[in-house]
Amino acid sequence: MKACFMGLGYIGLPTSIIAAKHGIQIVGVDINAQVVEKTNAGELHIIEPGLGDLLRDVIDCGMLHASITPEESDAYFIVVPTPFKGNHEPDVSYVEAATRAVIPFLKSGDLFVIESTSPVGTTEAMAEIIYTERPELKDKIYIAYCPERVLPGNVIYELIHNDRVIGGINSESTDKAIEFYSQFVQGTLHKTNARTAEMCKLTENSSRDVQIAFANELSIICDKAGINVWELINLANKHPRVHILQPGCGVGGHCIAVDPYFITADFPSESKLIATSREINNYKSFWCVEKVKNAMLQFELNKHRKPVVAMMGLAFKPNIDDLRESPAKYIVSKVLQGGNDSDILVVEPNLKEHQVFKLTDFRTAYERADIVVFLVAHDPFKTLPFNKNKVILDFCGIYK
Ligand code: SAJ
Repeated sequence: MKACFMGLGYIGLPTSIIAAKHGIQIVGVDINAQVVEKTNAGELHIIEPGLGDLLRDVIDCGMLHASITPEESDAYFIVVPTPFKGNHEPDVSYVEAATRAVIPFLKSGDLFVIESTSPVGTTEAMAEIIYTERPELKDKIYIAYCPERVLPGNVIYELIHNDRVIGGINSESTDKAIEFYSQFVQGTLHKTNARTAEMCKLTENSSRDVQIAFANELSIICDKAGINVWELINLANKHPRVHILQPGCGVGGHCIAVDPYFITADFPSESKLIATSREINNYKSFWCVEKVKNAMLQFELNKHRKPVVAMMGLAFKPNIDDLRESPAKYIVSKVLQGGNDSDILVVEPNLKEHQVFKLTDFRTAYERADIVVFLVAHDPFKTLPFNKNKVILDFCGIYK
């Protein structure tokens, strides 16, 4: 069996490699010639532990090769980005372009699957495009949607062990897609229809965003109430059926902070809680900026000199080096823009350097700072002893 993966990014490349490792002949297609070249040379263009060796295996044994253009296959997977236009309007143009690119190669009996996070109804819309171009294929090919739910940094394990939701435009398509994924997925493959599978992905991430918004709102209330929010949540979670998540400096990454807009864009009057949760999580970052600026002003009033400030963390979540959509990065930029020529030290232990920020070692920054702002709960920060002579703004529960 041969499969064509359209898109060799954070999901397409690992999935292609795992499928190839399980004996499926793979052609991986990407519009970026450098990605194609690096992949064929056995070099990873993304960061994912353990994936490099697997890539070299499947390249060396000829089970995977990368190409700029699609090749005739038995199954086609659309794993390209679905970014947003300006006003949080989902942009499915990459999904449509990838679909149109494979249409000439489709033949009776083929499987066509979309994995990209998409607005509800996208799979049916792509089916319409296929049948308009190739009417003879109507009801002759299998079309389904199968979202991914892997956690960056643990992709290899999760691609094999996570349950997956498989939604066909009809039951034969669902079964055909299940047949494909059973070749390498050990998790349970759950059957549904395409619209439900599309909405399931959006639901998973939106539910997490709403839960985080609850924790962030609680942290703002507790700050005003003079309550330690970390202690409060820890106690509330002792209840057997309560599971409150952790407050942070905002919500980052290109998933949780993004996917809820797929729902609010299509259901604006019905998705009030989801929309408000996005606003709360975005507001939390703004709130953190104000807290830092106020602490700096307060320090100057008390000590009659500018403070040294350590901004601890730039990544979008703990113990990774990914800064995409990072609230911490936003906060650091806003504090630096304050331009009051205080000495602002920027810390990110998972990066050696950054093209915009001059980075300081986390211990040095902690020692030198008058004000320490913990933005991301990186493990090394938890080794720093609490120093009551410093002003500590702990937005991520380092000392919880
Ligand atoms: N965060 C908090 N408090 C928490 C948990 C997370 O503030 O209690 C913040 C993190 O700091 C980060 C953001 O939320 O800024 C997102 O973190 P995350 O832990 O949700 O990680 P992601 O975005 O890398 O992965 C999520 C996962 N989805 C769910 O857990 C429902 C992952 O399974 C998905 O595959 C991924 O989104 C995706 O690609 O959609």
